[in-house]
Amino acid sequence: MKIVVLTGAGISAESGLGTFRDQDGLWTKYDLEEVATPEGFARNPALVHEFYNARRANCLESLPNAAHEALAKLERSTQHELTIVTQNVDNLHERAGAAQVIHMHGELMRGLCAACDARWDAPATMQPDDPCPSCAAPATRPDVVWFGEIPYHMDRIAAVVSAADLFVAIGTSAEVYPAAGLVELAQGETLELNLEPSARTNAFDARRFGPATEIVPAWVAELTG
Ligand code: BJW
Repeated sequence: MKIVVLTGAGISAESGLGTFRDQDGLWTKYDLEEVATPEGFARNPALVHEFYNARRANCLESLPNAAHEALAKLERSTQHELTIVTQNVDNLHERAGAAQVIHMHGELMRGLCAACDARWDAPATMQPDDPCPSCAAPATRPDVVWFGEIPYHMDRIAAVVSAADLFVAIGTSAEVYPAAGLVELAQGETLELNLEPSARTNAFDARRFGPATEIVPAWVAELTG
């Protein structure tokens, strides 16, 4: 079977990385207009770097959990062909051993030059005056996709989702587009795995609820035997 899994912050919650919209989520502590828009970055780049430096440190301290590991196991299985499309900017899928990971909202561990578009491995802390390693302009930013920017790899994502026999969304509230609309592109079966019903739960053929570290390994075990 060709399987495409879309992951969101919920899959990394039990690794200690905060979600965005849950009670106690990042958007209850930070104003998303200030830290996750190009306009916010233009107003106060130091604040935005501080936000992402703290999240990068949190990511480096965290470990992949049983849900990331189960998906990596599914990728290794010879019975199925898995592509992971993640909204997450953390690297926990890769650290669990998954190789076919598409980061539609970018990566915390990568830097981007707003002047020349160069990309590189980000240092632990980034600051507004850091020179770009390629063109030296002091225009460096985290390589993440903010509101109002176009998510990465959309053509490739649309192609794999529409060709999949099974599309599964894990740990995402389905509040953010275009990720939330990918279920509409799926031609095969669709399944939601989440702590609680997402905003698009009725768009799926089936759904299971519970912590990702329990329901994802159980689902993978059913598929791989
Ligand atoms: C658990 C769990 C456990 C908890 N186990 N589960 C209408 C139509 C189309 C577009 C728009 C529209 N209205 C507005 C827009 C535009 C906008 C948008 O969607 N805004 C909404 C607020 C309405 N979208 C954009 O601007 C995007 N760009 C765009 O649309 O460009 C135009 C275009 C696109 C395509 C083609 C052509 C043109 C860009 C969106 C960028 C999002 N960026 C962020 C921040 C940057 C990265 C970062 O800092 O990390 O990405 S926002 C934030 O939300 C982050 C996430 O990736 C994203 C999604 O959040 P996610 O993962 O769903 O987390 P939560 O917290 O919302 O949900 C957690 C879930 O887990 C919950 O369901 C829990 O129950 C569950 N859970 N514990 C299992 N243990």
